[in-house]
Order: sequence, then C-alpha cells, then structure tokens
Amino acid sequence: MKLRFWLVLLGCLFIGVASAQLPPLEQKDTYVVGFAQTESNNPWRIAQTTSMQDEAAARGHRLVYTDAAGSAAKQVADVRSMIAQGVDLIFLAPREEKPLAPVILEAKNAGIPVILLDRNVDQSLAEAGEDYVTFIGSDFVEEGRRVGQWLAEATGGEAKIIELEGTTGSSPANDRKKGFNDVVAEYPDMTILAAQTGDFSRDEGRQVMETLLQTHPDVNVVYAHNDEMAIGAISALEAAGRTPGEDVMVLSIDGGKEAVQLVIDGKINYIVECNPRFGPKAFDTMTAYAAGEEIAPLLINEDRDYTPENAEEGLASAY
Ligand code: GYE
Repeated sequence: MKLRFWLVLLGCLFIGVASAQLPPLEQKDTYVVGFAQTESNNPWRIAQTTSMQDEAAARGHRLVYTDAAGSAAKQVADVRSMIAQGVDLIFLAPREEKPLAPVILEAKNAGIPVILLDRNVDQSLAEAGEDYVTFIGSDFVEEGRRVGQWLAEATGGEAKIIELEGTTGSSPANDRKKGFNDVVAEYPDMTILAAQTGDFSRDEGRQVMETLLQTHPDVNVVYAHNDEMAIGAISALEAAGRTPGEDVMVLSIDGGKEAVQLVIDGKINYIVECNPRFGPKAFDTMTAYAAGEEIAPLLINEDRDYTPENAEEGLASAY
C-alpha cells in the first residue's frame, strides 16, 4: 500500500515535470516552419511577411504560411492545421491576447515549439518560457510612454487628445494605451477627450476620426496606435478643414515609409518606430533553441523614433 502510494506520487511528479517542459527542437539543416500571420491589410504586415519569407528561403527552410484575414477564429484553425501537418516549429503573430492562448498549449502538447512574433498573449493563459519558447517584439508600454513624454514636452503638458486604439484585445492596443495613459495621468491639463478603436486600419481610423471630430471640435492632438490609423485621421482632419500637424498634432507608432514622409511634410509630428523586419531574429532564435541554448522569455526589439529633425535621414531605411 505504502509502496503504491510512493509510486503513484513519483509518477505524478514525472508527468508534471514532463508537461511543464517546452518541446525540444531537433537539430537539422532545414525545417518545415509554420508562420501564422494575423492579417495582410497594411504595409507593416506585408513587410513582416516578406521578411519571414525571404529569411526562410535564404536558409533553405520551407515556410507554411497562413493569413487569418483579421479573424482570431481563423487563426486558431490555421494553427491547428499546422499542428495536424506536424510542422517542426510554429511562429505565431497572435491577433488577440486571449483567444490564441489555447492553441499554443495544443501545440506544446503535440510536441511542437511555438515562438510568438510581434504580439503577445495573456500570461495567465499561456506563459512565455513555459508554454512557448519566447516572445520577440517591441515593448508596447514603452512605445506609448515615449509618445506621451514627447507630447508633454512639446506642449508643456497641455493637450486635448483623441486616441485611436488598435485592435481590441490585442497586446499592442492594450499596452500602447497603458503606457500613454500613465504619462497623461501625470499632467492635469492633458485630457483624453475620447478613445475608440480603429482596428489598426486606415479606413476605420478615418471613419472614427470623422465622427469624433464632430463631438470634439476642440481636439488639438490625435494619438493613433499605428501609422495606418494616423493616415486615416489625417484624411478626416483635412476633409473637415483642419491642418494636421499644425492646429491638430498627429502622433503615431510604426514608422512606415509613407508615415515618415508625412513627418517630413509636417503632417505627422512624432512617430515611435515598431520595426516589422522579424525574419533574421526569428530564425536565429529558432537555431539557438535547437542547439539547446537558453532563450530569454522576452526578446525585446530596440526601436528608434522619427521627428521633423531626423525624418529626412531616416526615410531610406524605413520599411
Ligand atoms: O503596430 C500594426 C500592426 O502587432 C506590433 O500590428 C503589431 C501592430 C503594428 O497591424 O501596424
């Protein structure tokens, strides 16, 4: 009886330890690698996909590419089909923080390591370094904070702001809001008049800005969580007879060529970069993981910023 108790306990511990471990990746010359993209409706996504495809081709890996077309449910199905195909590893850019967490655990249970690219998931549902190898991307809270600090300095802490939020439930939207709002809270004369999602899309950004401009004509700053919505907001401002960059400041995150040109043109005042060229770092990390190297659970990208002073010089290297 006693012996049986200890054997069962030992068994439980063994299973516990085994399931807590990340699946290993065999060392091979080439791999079949999944890349589950979230959507392809903007230059950022296209630059990221191109970077992944080019790097896979340069290293001789076969990339199984899927595009969830802006649907978390489709992205879940895409990852499941990669698991069914038995790919060696999955790169996932999770659209939202919660719905994609369960398939990460499914991949882990199927013995397939996952690396998250550019967006993270809810850590209470799936944990970096435990359930997936690592998150590679920017520090979004810091991005929002940098925009807030630049604004506080440029305006002496006085601003009436409309905030265009990214995709609801996505880690960049949650964190870019948090970082910015933390700074705003320190300045009694900086007010967020309204905050609404434009789903990271140019057209939605324009439509939301059109509506909010009517209810808040006193706005003098637009903070957009990405370039696409900032460019949409500029159209709405111009259509309403306002002068973006002058009577309404425009602040953004990403730093694509079109937006950097708008800084040069004086219509966007400040951009914090979020670089989409993930290919080299993604595949270097995969190779290091296969070699058994210790991988940090967060691999944070260094991002620059674009101001009227440096935009001209930065244009050539913008994506
Ligand atoms: O800023 C945006 C894209 O997840 C960091 O998603 C990424 C964001 C990026 O669609 O333009």
